[in-house]
Amino acid sequence: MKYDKLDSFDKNFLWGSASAAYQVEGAFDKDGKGKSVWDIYSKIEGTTFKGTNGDVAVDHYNRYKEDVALMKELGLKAYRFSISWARIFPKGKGEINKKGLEFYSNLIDELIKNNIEPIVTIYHWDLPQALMDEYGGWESRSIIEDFNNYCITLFKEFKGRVKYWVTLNEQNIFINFGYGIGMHPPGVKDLKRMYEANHIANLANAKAICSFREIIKDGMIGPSFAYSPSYYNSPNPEDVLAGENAEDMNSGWWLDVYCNGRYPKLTWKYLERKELTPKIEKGDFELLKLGKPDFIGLNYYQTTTFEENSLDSNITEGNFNNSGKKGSSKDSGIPGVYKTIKNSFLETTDWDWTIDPEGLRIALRRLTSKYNLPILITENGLGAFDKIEDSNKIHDEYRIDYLKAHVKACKEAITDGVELLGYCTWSFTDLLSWLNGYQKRYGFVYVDRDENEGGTLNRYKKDSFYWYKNVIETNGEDI
Ligand code: BGP
Repeated sequence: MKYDKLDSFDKNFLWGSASAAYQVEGAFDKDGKGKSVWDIYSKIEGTTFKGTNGDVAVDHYNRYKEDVALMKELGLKAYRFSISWARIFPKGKGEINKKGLEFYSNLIDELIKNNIEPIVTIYHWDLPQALMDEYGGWESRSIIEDFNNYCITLFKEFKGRVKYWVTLNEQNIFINFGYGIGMHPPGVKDLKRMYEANHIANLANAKAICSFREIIKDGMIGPSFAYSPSYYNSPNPEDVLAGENAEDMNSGWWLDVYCNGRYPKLTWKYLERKELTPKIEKGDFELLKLGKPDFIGLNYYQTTTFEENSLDSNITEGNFNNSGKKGSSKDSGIPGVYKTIKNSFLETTDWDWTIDPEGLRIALRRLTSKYNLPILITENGLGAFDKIEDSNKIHDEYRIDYLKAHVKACKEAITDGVELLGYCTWSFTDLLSWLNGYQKRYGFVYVDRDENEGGTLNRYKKDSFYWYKNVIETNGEDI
């Protein structure tokens, strides 16, 4: 639909920005924090870009007041951050580390004092290593109870102060990368184990939502999902089928469970034939049905285009571009299901991610049509090489262009009828990218930090900082 005038953003629209504990905090062993799987995994040779790890990250643990002051200066209405499970429970369960709770309590108070709504992500991938050692983390049903206890601790502690909660960040990514393609901890490549672990994560998510309902009456909770809408490469029905396969398998497989408490029929049947479906126990579907979220957290970066892939095709595992060398990624696929293909209509970033603001609108519309829930954009942003120039200026007009087009897409989607609660950019300050080091920057605030663990860690405002400030001041009227 095209309009000559767009609807306005709601007056309570959450203009925000996001981060994750491991990527910003540092202080990896301070004040009683236990080790997380990322603390261990990132030290294994060859796992991350130039061996980068989050031991120091951008030192947000020690500089959170300075960071919140910058948020205040920008006029941020919301800040999404994650809590490190191992800071609260160094062993994943059992004794609480008071110092850990204190850090987040202080951060939340600091945000509230500055009129910034805290949005808490409970789990952003940094599983306590102790639980991995004890029972294999997400591969054991024991985690459901331990995750639930961790959640209950947070709900009780921050009740009345935190209204918006994200359960699991991108289950589709941490499960796929952790157990399917072996690029995140625990570095496993086994589809059977992947689907089993995924089912257990679904149950943990649902159980946490049930606990939330009992403890917090005036809040909202939901998982964040990395949704990359599928496009068809051509009107050839074979390509259309490939795109539909991808949508069902890569998105419906998670979202149908979150929102409707069931797995999509077609992918279930396909996996059944391959003997890959997870083991279902009595009561599982009852629990999944009870775990319906209040909103869908949407992490949107790009769309993916698909075409037909023959049964005997050798296009399977692709290749990721973690270096920023444009064009170094390779298409991937599943024989007989789909394969990815470059979309000639779209520009890409230096890391080969498509730049597609219209895709954000498409994502918002599809989610609304299919699940009819409010949506909170929990991540959207551009990873780019930034250059700090004389007098510490960073002219990131490419980021402004990117964000501008995506905010416009939000406005169009609202006009279409999407119920959008807010928009959090990724990220507020520059931070450590899990697999791409420090050189892939996303923030409004530049942090002097590099792959050799060097840099002063000083913060500098980029041009995009001032641009977003004006967007917020005008509630999205002047973008
Ligand atoms: C999402 C994660 C974030 C963040 C972002 C950017 O998948 O939730 O934690 O890292 O992607 O990704 P990258 O750092 O790979 O560029």
